[in-house]
Amino acid sequence: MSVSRERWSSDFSRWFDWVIEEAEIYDYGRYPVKGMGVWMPFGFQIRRRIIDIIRELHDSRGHEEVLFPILIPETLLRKESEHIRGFEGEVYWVTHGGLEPLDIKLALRPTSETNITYYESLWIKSYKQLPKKYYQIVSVFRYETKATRPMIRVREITTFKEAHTVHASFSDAERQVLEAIEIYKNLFDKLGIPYIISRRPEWDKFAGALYTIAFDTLMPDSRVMQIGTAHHLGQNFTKVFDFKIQLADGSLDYPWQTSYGVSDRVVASLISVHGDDRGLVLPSIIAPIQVIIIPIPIGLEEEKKTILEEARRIADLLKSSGFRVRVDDREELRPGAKYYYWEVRGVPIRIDIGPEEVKSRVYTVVRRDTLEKYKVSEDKLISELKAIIEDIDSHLSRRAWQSMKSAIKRVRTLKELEEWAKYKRGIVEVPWCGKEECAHRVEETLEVKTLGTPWPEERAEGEYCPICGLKAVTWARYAKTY
Ligand code: A5A
Ligand code: ZN
Repeated sequence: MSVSRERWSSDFSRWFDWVIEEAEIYDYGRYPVKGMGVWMPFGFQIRRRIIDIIRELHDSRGHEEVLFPILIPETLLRKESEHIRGFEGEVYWVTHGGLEPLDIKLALRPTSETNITYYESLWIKSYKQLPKKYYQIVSVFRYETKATRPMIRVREITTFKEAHTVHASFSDAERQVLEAIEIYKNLFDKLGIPYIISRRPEWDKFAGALYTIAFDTLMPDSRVMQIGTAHHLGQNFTKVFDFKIQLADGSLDYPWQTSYGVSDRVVASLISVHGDDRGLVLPSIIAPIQVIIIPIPIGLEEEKKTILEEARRIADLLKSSGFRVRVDDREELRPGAKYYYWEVRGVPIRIDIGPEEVKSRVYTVVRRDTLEKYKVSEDKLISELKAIIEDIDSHLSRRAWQSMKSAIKRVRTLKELEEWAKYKRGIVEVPWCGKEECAHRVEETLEVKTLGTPWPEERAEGEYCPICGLKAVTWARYAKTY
């Protein structure tokens, strides 16, 4: 038995708008500034739990949390030419202080490489201080010109975790990129969000980076969404900020940097990959409420009172075992309306308590992902709930991974590629000679985007580029993207 995912997959965009409103997650589209939304209380709790995990993953690996100014003077933002070229069209400028025009305009940070490097050059003088790993979780602003979407493409990115690191050598920065990848694998694994890791092509790397490694996930409409990126910045920023350090051999040189980031898209993908036609389905680690208890009042006032007391007793019992529990004791709502309310919000477990349950002390437990029902006696309640919750979490992750994996297809010939394009369901991998023009040809003819090449690197021995016929060096991935 399983909950339908018909509407969720066939009309995903509408489903997403519906669920963030109905579950009171994010109010979007009503604010008189385009691309900016409001985190509502239930959504805020989900977001906060994700942030907690992000913090823990960074703190435990020696990252230090900091907070830099939101305004960056134009002089700093313009220092690295590739960087400003990449962001120029997306920057919001503050031009006035009160009525006075400013001498130097100030950017609302679109990202913080420039102002952080500026400070690093003041703080870090020697290899002995390295590696240095900073991060902040802040709002950044990007005047996005593509169609905006709640959480997914916003102009105020409110949950922007950006890490910025400094290293004594190219290879230590490269090692840091690997650590960033480990952190993000850990994050997405905890949330049951499937991912595919690619090295972005040269023409799509972060503005100012040597290279970019990206995490992508598959959304229910078969489009791919980038959910995290890690960049090797080389010495590009340290050079233009004339940021030198003393190395072990006594010489002076520019240090090496990385940066890596995730955003509100982590919340969006969590909602998207696990949802179904009834709404959210939350993994227990994120669910603000893990167990909702619904009293089923039948008959006399006196009986109602005993049922409510029993519900509260069970809630206390579960709380003392560490579950996040609530009794829905609202008088004005019938049980059916309460079921709907908590199903939309993705609460993993529901317990119904009526007169039968009070008498027998055997409770009806319903799991959100499959709606399977269990009869559980009081003495087994804690252990059974733990087992069911564990099963829900692993089911969600397995289901999401299966659906992404089954959407990845390898093709070798033009004919197969065109056949795939008729359906464009998911991600296609094609042998690639490495030439930019061949990738662009695929992009244009199939109306897809290049995700890049597999990470870790994968050779395509004995394969040929179906566009130009030359020997392939690796595989290139393509998909419809957000
Ligand atoms: N300083 C580096 C880390 C940086 O800015 N990288 S980035 O530009 O790739 O952004 C990091 C992540 O933010 C991206 O991988 C993407 O998942 C997310 N992101 C980018 N633009 C966004 C937008 N307009 N709305 C929501 N998320 C966005
Ligand atoms: Zn080719």
